[in-house]
Amino acid sequence: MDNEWWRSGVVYQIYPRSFADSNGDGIGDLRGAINKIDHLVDLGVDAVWLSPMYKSPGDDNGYDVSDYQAIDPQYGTMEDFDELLAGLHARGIRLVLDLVVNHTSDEHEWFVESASAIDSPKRDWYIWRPPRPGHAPGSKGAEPTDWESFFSESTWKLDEASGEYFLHLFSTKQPDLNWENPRVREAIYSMMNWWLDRGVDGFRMDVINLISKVADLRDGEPVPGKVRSDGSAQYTYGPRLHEFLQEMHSAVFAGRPSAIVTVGEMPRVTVEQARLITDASRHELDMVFQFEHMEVDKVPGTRYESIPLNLARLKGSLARWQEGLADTGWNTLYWNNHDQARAVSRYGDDREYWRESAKTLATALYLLRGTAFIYQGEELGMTNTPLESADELLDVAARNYHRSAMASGVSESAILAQLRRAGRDNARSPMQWDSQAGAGFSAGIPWSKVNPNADRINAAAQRDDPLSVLAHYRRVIKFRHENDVVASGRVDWLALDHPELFTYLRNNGDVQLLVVANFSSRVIDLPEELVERIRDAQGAVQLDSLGIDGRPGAQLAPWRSFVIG
Ligand code: ISL
Ligand code: CA
Repeated sequence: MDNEWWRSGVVYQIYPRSFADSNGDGIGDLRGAINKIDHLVDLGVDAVWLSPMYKSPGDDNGYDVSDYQAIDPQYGTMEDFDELLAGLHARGIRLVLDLVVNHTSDEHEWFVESASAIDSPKRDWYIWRPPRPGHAPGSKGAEPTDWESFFSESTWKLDEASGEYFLHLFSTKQPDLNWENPRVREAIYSMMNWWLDRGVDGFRMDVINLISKVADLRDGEPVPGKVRSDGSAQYTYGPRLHEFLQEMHSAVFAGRPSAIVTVGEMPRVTVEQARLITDASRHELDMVFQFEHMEVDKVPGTRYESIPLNLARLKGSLARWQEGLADTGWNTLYWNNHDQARAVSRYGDDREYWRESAKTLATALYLLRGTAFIYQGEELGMTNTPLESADELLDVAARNYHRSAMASGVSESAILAQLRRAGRDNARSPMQWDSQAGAGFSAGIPWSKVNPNADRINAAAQRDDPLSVLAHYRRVIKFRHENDVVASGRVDWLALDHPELFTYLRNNGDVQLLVVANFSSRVIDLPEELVERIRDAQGAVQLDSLGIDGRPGAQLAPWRSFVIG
């Protein structure tokens, strides 16, 4: 296995709870994933990123870890884990774990001990603060700062016994660790080394840019229309972030093979910050997940208030990231993960041009420069899941948002409409393996409802169909592997301001690729310059989303995309 395989590589994200259930309890598990390794081999991916399978009370589906070195019984055993790892390795597929170390579960023994007494030796493993001066614990306005959490409520929870508050940027069951404490950092690094020694191939690091907070926490910036403030300037890209990442690198990664991969999830990270973090000479991370292209269809600063996609804005954002990390650093490329609505429903057309738009999204993004991350079901064109009522909400973020928006007087129908478009449950419905009840995901009753379109959108129906979304993903992945220009070439955008075309050139001096995509559900007239380029480009038409073997003339069919080279 080559070093830096990830430059041309594709990582496949498994959200274990929704991937494959082997024992009929309705919950996906590790043995289920073991049974599906052939699917990954068939697709041709280089690595799997496994969302958390650690011991957890499951408040945030495993992103609240109560034991980093144990497998949650609902997902299986450590033997199952080792078998999955060995099974993937035997087929040449690497395994990247999800590292959730900005916070733990409140049921982690570290927190239990920390909360046990004000003078507990582990008190300063978490971030505790007394009530605001002059306020009794639990009284209105007593919280140490006025911040709103990522999950809509306050970021502080009162511990009745001690009269102090602990910080939780996510749910009340996800207390933030105190990274200022060197013993916390040592414990985390030793746990990471334990997993690497067990054979895993790297980490996707959950909200890793939040680990360094300013020392003196204070009220945040007011947000129009909101009671609570935005404190993110005090914990996103904090003063010791680079130092902590460099320390982690030397404690964990230095001296290990460079094939080990690190990717940091970083909400609000800027291109300039990402360039520093992924500059190989600084020894921090290989790459980061940025969020800008996931926010272009949202009212700024909101998670659930969607606005129509402005394609020029989306391309403008991607272009800035491609350019910003062209010489130093490295990009990730993704449309989907377990936190995002399904891209084919969001940026594509999941009705009339479902198949064509699912393919076009893949071609347009994954032939840019960066490591490609695809999320389970994306390769089938899985769509958003219908949401009928608030009782169906499963995600803690969505439930909290529903509760707080209701309390501030927003109508339930408006809230549901927002969650239908942008809620995280959209991505967490069971993987659609076949058209049976339970979608081949489970022989029992799935924990999350199966999308009713599973009878038509499923892996079994697509496996042998050369025109399927699945066949297209296989081809795109193969194309990345076989054409070095995708990993190494420069990117030159064409018609960057065009509201419907997504078009660029890739060039590494030897080879030139021309990528053309119609991101609309109508026939469009091509600019004259592009008509000529398409006519004159050297090479064959490949990866055509319509399966047409020929070059278009002056017009481009709805959601048609292809590459020439
Ligand atoms: O999903 C979001 C909004 O609904 C994001 O704000 C998300 O919370 C943010 O991207 C951080 O995500 C990561 O950490 C969270 C966890 O809930 C997510 O699943 C994880 O990807 C806390 O661990
Ligand atoms: Ca199960």
